[in-house]
Amino acid sequence: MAERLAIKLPSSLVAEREGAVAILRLNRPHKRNALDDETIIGLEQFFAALPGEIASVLLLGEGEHFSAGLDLSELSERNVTQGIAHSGLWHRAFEKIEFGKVPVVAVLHGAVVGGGLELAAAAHVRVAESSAYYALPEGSRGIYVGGGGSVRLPRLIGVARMMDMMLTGRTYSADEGHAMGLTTYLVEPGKGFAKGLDLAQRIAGNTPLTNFAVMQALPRIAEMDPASGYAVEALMSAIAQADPGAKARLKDFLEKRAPKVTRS
Ligand code: 1HE
Repeated sequence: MAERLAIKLPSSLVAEREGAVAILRLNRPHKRNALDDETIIGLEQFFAALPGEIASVLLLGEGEHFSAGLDLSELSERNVTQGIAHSGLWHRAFEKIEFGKVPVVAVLHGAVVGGGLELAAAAHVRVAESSAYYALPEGSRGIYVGGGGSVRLPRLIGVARMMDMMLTGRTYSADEGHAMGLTTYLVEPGKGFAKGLDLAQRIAGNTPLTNFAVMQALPRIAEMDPASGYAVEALMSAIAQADPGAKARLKDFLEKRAPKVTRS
């Protein structure tokens, strides 16, 4: 049974917890979960304020769509300096997701567009319902991504695909997004929550050091020159295996108490 999570949030975000999993919903369905400043600040505060007993987060959108991206009604108000500050706000908030305290599973459905796709790209595991579709309408609106999309999306789908999306308005379906590695799970409509929660619970069952290594060390090692990468990997691996949590799990396996690896 989900309980409320005591973090103060704007009405556009709703948080609950189910055991060690925090469930965060974008809750502006009447505006298709468009991301206004209040919501972005709320996201930053939520990920900064997660209590120590939360070990993973499940992120979803209420209504028919994950998110319509930037709230376009706020855009006309900003000059260049304010635009830079606005993009910085998004960068800080999404950094708190990607390099925050715990791994995040995002469940995507309906429109996952513009800043909504940038938000999804900051998560660690992405589940798509087959209704999901992806676009970067910034190009056709005369603007540019500002929520870290130029950094994260090329790493997920490649520069060429991102250029195509921005220049031509191309939309990718859930199947296509899955085939290109944007998502690593694809489920039927309405099944995303259960799948995402199952994955978030598994993640929460890892040792904190494993989750730290995968979130914080792995993506940085992947950006290093190979020699530095091997050195940091050796250190991370030695630290992880020396942890009492790892020793207990290895003992469990050797004494036949731990499950075997099976086909899914
Ligand atoms: C919005 C927004 C929004 C909907 N900002 N208000 N993003 C876009 O360019 C996508 C714009 N949105 C759409 O293309 C469509 O709304 C959807 C395909 C997402 C959904 O369509 P639909 O038919 O379900 O909804 P709707 O009737 O278009 O919208 C319902 C309401 O939500 C309506 O308001 P209402 O007061 O007339 O009821 C819409 O105006 C409102 N709404 N999307 C503000 N995005 C850090 S930089 C990131 C840059 C970007 O993200 S650019 C991409 C922006």
